[in-house]
Amino acid sequence: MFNRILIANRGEIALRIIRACRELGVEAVCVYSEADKDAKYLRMADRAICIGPAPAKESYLNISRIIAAAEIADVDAIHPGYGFLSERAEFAQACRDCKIEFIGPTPEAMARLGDKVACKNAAKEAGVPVFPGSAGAIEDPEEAVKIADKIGYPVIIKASAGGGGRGMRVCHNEGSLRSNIQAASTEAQAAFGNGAVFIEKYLEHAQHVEIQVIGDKHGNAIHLWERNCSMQRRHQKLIEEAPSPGLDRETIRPVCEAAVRLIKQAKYHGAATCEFLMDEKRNFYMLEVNTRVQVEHPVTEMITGVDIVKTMIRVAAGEKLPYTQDQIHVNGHAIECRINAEDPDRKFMPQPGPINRWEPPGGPGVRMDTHVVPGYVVPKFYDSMVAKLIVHDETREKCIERTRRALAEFTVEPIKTTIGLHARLMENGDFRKGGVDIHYLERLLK
Ligand code: MV4
Repeated sequence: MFNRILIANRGEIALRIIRACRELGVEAVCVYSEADKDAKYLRMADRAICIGPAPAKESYLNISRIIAAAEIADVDAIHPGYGFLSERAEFAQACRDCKIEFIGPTPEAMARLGDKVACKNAAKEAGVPVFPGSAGAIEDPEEAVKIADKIGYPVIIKASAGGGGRGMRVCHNEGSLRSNIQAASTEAQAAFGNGAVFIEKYLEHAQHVEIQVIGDKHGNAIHLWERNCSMQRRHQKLIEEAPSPGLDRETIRPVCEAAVRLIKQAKYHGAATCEFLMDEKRNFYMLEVNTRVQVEHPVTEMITGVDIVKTMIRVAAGEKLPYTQDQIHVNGHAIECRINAEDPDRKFMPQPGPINRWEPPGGPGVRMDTHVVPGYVVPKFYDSMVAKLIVHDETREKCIERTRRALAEFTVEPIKTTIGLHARLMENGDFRKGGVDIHYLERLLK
């Protein structure tokens, strides 16, 4: 096992990783920007090193400053968390060059699964279902039109280097496909430095179901079943839950097994999430692979009992996966509410500033992942998530009731948050029934 790990992140995930380190008997070194200098979680680390001013580009996104801190603190490994540098192959490569273990995949595996065209080809080879579409990147509008005629409209143009909804265009006819293909490529070149685009069949009514997988360096890999993340707005998830409402194990198992085949084939180690869309007939199509720990990993931890962050560290240290697939069992139901410092009544405008009153919920089945304490000042420089409320119970119905109860205990003043919206959603008949699609929340909020 490592002696010392540097955490190249901030906020609740930095604290989550400190806790994993503590339980493993590993020292934790935090890096922080000037905007986070008073954050209380820094005092829970064995050491905290300032790496620069508030803007992320000069601190949490600055590879040389983070590597310098890692050298000064003499760490064995770096955990990147999510966001920031977590999916940048050049950062994983910089760690390798400095003989520091990157807690995640190799830069090669990250690049292969991070490029959508390459990932889709790998998925096809591994027998993972994907949408019909172009075999690779397309340059010529004529070629796109030919494929669209075969698969039928609507089609969607995606950037191979895109992700999280950036650089997508939906086309309902030949005219719009012709006029969009060139523009999409130019836009992708400007945004990602890679103009490769591809097309595939566009699915109008879909749920977002993703599979948590984890692999070790000895060729072993397991899945931890699925999460449903359909309740989102502008590609920002609000609620995640597991298992997916009304989905039976026999339907999802082959999808999970396909995801495991993909990461084994890619010689992938570390945690990954394979994102899928599910249509009304419960057909699955893979969208992309996230090569990091995800914000919503706690819902999977709550239903399986597996500590994902600790397992990531153990496999990075070269240990074999501590579980075989037949030791993974789904127990009950979990729901995560992302509590953001945003005003849902004003287009989710960020609400930076001091939190004077902070009364978090507790009690049976309630987990709070947060770095906030009374008096915390929400900085304006980063994302606005201040807490994740994760609730577990025996069934989905009980879990929703318990989440309502927890949200009612939760008081934050004076800034506006998403707590009230979550309370409303727990009462919403469509959510309670289960099966809302990925456009539901945006329609509801109109
Ligand atoms: C799609 C799609 C429908 N059909 N692909 C958005 C994020 C990126 N990961 C892929 N996305 C989509 N790809 C096909 N072929 C609809 C979306 C999509 C979406 C997917 C997941 C969660 C929320 C979404 C919101 C809008 C569109």
